[in-house]
Amino acid sequence: MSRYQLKHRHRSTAATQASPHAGGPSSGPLTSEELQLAGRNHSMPLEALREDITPAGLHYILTHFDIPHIDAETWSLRIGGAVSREIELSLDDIMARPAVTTPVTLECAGNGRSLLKPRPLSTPWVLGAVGTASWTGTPLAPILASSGLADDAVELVFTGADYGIQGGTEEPFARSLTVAEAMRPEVMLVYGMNGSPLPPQHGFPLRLLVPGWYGMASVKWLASIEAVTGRFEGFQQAVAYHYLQGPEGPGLPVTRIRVRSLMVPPGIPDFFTRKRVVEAGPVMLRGRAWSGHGEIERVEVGIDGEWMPANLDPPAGDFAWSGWSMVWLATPGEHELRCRAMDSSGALQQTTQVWNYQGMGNNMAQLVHVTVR
Ligand SMILES: Nc1nc2c(c(=O)[nH]1)N[C@H]1C(S)=C(S)[C@@H](COP(=O)(O)O)O[C@H]1N2
Ligand SMILES: [Mo]
Repeated sequence: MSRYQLKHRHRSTAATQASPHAGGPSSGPLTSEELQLAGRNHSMPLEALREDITPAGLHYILTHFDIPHIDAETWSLRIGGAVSREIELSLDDIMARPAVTTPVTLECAGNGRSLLKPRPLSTPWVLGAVGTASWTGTPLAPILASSGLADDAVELVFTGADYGIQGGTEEPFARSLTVAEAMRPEVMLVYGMNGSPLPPQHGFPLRLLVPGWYGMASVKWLASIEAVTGRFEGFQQAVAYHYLQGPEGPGLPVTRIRVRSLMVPPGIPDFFTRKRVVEAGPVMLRGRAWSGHGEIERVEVGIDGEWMPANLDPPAGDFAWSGWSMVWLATPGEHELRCRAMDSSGALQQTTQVWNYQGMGNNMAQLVHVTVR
């Protein structure tokens, strides 16, 4: 076993069940476990959709275990396994390489989970598990090429410095990509977020960034990259992040971000219910739309079930969201507002739920209740 392989892997019998969560889905009240996860993993407030680049403190966060404490001076990235040349890079080595800065929209695959009926028990996201930061880093492909990947290497395993127990399995947070996916030019090792060093909660000092994919692929606190000659079977790869209809796997793996649009909730909120109150007259509705499967081709706004096209801005980047807007002539009374996007693959957001056991990829169209006065 090489030093790149997981040292402390224990699988209990509980690990053989496919649910990464504590129990099955529920229609009951929010549990204290969900509350703990919600407190640690915060959303982007939807009013931040007004900005192309999400300020770092408003970007959503999803951290499975604890945020590791890392000393950048002694930290290094190890690249090994099925390579002809093992490499160890310091942060300075990585920062000395050609730098790229680009906006990328990240979204948690669990975004929208708590809206599913019944609701899978995990981080109970409503709709805000998304954000677009301007990331600075260096492309991964040339680094992998310089390590001399073996001909029989099939995947790269990206392991974070964070460590814990999930579904009865104790291991670091680790995810793999096929060699072809890892070599895509947009895949980067990033050390900067919105012009500053990565904050601790977003992966300091270095994270992987896989544009177009749901967030779990973008491993934070990157410690090692290991080329392997067989499929990686770690928990976060083989058990979590699958589209399933029940506890039994394997199901289809969660990969790219499904098309979604969101709107800035118009008017003013009621503190406790968050219901919206809007003055009658012209109201500028705005939001953002994105997809990991292609460009956004169309955004529509539904007012009480009637769909109208919104104006679409150019995307903030090749892998970043597009702004949209539409003027609504608000008339007094109760209204139901929705938005939906279609991408260049032809995928369109639905207004009914497409349920799955882990609550992944729920891109059902947002619904906003508004009282116009
Ligand atoms: N090492 C490590 N990387 C990780 C995670 C984690 O818990 N540990 N969470 C993943 C998930 S599920 C998501 S959605 C994104 C969230 O990135 P952010 O917290 O920077 O928004 O990080 C991913 N990378
Ligand atoms: Mo996630």
